[in-house]
Amino acid sequence: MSNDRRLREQADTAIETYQEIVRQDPYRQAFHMSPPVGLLNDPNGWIQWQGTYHLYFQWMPFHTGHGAKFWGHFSSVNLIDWKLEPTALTPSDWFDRSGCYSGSAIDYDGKMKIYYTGNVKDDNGQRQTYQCSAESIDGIHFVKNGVEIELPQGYTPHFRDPKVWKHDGQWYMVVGAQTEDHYGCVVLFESKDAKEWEFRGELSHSTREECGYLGYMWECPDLFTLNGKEVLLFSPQGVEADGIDYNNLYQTGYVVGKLDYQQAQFQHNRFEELDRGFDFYAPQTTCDEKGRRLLVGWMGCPDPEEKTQPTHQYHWVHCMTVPRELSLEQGKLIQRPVEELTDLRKVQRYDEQITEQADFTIDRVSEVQIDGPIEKVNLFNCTHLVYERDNGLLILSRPGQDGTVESRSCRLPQGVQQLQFYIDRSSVEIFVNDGEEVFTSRLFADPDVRTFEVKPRESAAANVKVWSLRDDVIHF
Ligand code: DQQ
Repeated sequence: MSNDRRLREQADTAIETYQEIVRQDPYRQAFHMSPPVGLLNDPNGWIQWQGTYHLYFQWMPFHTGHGAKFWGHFSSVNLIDWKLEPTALTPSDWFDRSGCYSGSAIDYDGKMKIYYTGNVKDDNGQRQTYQCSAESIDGIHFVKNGVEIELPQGYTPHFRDPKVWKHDGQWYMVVGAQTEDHYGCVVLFESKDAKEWEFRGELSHSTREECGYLGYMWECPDLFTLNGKEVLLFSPQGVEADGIDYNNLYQTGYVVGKLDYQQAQFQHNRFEELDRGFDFYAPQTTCDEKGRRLLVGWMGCPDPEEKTQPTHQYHWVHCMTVPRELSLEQGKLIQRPVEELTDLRKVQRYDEQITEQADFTIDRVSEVQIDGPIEKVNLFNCTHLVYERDNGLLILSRPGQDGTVESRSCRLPQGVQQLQFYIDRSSVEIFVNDGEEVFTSRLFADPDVRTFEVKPRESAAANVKVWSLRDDVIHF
């Protein structure tokens, strides 16, 4: 039996063995893509192809830790109902045997072509990296082509996560990298045929003035154009916390500027974090057939806390964010939940005007929309969102390790005018002021608690709408 077949069968067996236990978890997500079993991390190959949305994902089927990753696969026609498809890639070959790491998808003359990093660790733990490709005629079954790009000189084997796009008839690829002197950077390749790649140089670097110091490794780069400007999104590692900034172990953020394709030079402004919550990393974007720039992120981070999540005992861990539409407004990336998500609404529970603190009883799978100036929200007596007018900070807190309270904040000098919560059984995504800021966080509140308290600012009027959401949209 081939290695690939053996690994596929083992992954299928893992699903069969544990699916009942996974299903019993009170924290199992209802409308967020989660692994059928095991660990899910980065979104990969995110594309709308021949009308269908495909989201592949980093997947470890055999346990809830990291390791030799597979590419799992969800598909959807409406961005709400997601179907688990057969495993897309297994780490079955010499060039990817320690993991088919992250990458991207393109339409390639009517076929789907994916690029990914073949991660190889030898018996002494020495790492090698290969940028590989595979092709498919149906988006489901892939034939590997093998290695397309070897490690260029000047970089360590922390060189991965190819993201490919077309511009003016040429193909381009960005790759996340670490220089030999241990700085993070993003490099650019160019190709006429999306097969033979020429190394064009670095687009940005950890020590560039606009970056300050941005760590020792940059993962999962993504470059796209919005409003005539180029946005480079990436996930740097090794950035120290600085006041309310960079509070997670690893960050995700972006720079905006102008890419000179001829010169391979990218002039850009300073790095901004994309999300202010506890759990957000390695997002990827695609442009869909409606011309929207859509983002999905991993609602997790490779940090020590991932090992403490209660879902491990049910043999699964982590999930994706909801799909979000990006726009660039006054130089800032704005994230809004895709409009299709309104179809998740099952029953409207409340539509109330309040002028003082009010309590609502909500389902654990809900959407809440609040219009009006808000001072405080208490979600399930577990997570609190507080606006501090004196310093203009919006602060999200949740119970941390050892009974402590941990918090994340964003600056909001104009205050809170609007909030939208997407609440699933173990997560909350809070879109602030129509996507100006977002807090994405896992949330392991007592499953029986249903409390949602809202306090408007100084008897101002606010409108609160609550919907219970569908919980039958992820099909395994
Ligand atoms: N996860 C992948 C890598 C990527 C990292 C491995 C980011 O390709 O750099 O699972 O979370």
